[in-house]
Amino acid sequence: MTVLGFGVIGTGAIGTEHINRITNKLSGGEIVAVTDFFPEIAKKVVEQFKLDAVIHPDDTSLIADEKVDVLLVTSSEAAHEATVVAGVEAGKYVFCEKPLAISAQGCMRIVNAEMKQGKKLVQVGFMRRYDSGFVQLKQVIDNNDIGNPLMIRASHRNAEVDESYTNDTAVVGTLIHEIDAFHWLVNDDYKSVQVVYPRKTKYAHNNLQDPQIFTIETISGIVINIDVFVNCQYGYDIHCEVIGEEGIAKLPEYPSVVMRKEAKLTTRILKDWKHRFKDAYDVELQNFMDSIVKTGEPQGPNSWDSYITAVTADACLKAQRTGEKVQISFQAKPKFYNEKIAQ
Ligand code: NAI
Ligand code: ISE
Repeated sequence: MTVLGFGVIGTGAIGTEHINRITNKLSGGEIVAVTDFFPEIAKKVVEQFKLDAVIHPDDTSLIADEKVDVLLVTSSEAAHEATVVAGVEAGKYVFCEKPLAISAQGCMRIVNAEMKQGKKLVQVGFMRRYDSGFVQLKQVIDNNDIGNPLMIRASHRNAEVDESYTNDTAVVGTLIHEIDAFHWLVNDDYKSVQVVYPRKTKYAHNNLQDPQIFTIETISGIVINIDVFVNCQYGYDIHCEVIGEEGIAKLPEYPSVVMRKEAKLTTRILKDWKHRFKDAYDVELQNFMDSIVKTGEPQGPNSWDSYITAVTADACLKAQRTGEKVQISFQAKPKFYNEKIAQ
């Protein structure tokens, strides 16, 4: 069996999660190298999972390591682009956590580097496409079970965020998941976006507007309303309801025992993204490894999908600043990305 050697750049929260799943749950991958801006963090992870991995001083040295077949980029958002470009230029496969780059130009630089290699090398961590609830919802829409979709009502809520989380993070770190998932869900492209700020919660720090409501319109006229509310206090909560011409389809709630106790009917709400999407992360990474072995290319969300999200995110950022309805338009999709087999 082929075992892919993974080099991990950024061994923080999700880096550690992915190292754990590759090492202890999935098959076909081994962590052979790690690096982190803070070397002691990388060392701690190597010890925690008893990895037989080299601790590199930086991404340049890790990319040059011959044992590394795949870069797992789980560093902070702004660091992704430089690492991914360098990795692609070195001919390595890349699994990069979202966002691939923090601007559309950044994604386009990666698209160009990848096309120059003549082969798809990059997959991006848009795990919702692998979540069984989202997959079922997409099947309902693709089967035309509810007729043409007309509206989507969605929520992305975190219990709380720290001071480093800004208005920009609400788009490039959080809403980016909906931006990727929803055009895939309804097979349509985005046309415009507008942002409305409701009354601000007292739990948001000074520089963060929270909650925010994004209204995104598609080419066919579907209106998508998403509230991003990242200090909601009560838990980690993801909702999506698609209203069609002949019915409504709703993302299943995360399964939880229904309890009757002390005159109350209760179900648990999760607190953390790590738990809500744990199965989806497993499936996306297993699929990534299997596709490379079987077809020589990853088959999941790619650099072009990320370019789409980045153009839309840039429009969302402009809409946040101006309060205006901002138009969204994309460059023509290169043929190179047309044979993509989406999950
Ligand atoms: P984190 O802050 O816990 O970890 C990031 C790590 O990268 C830190 O240890 C930091 O020292 C290191 N780092 C930063 N710049 C670096 C560089 N240039 N070279 C090497 N190491 C560097 O952050 P977290 O929550 O793990 O997020 C990492 C990425 O994963 C972000 O892009 C985030 O948006 C994404 N993410 C995706 C999730 C998903 O649901 N798909 C969930 C959580 C995070
Ligand atoms: C985090 O980076 C993620 O990607 C989570 O999935 C998202 O829910 C959260 O808001 C982000 O900060």
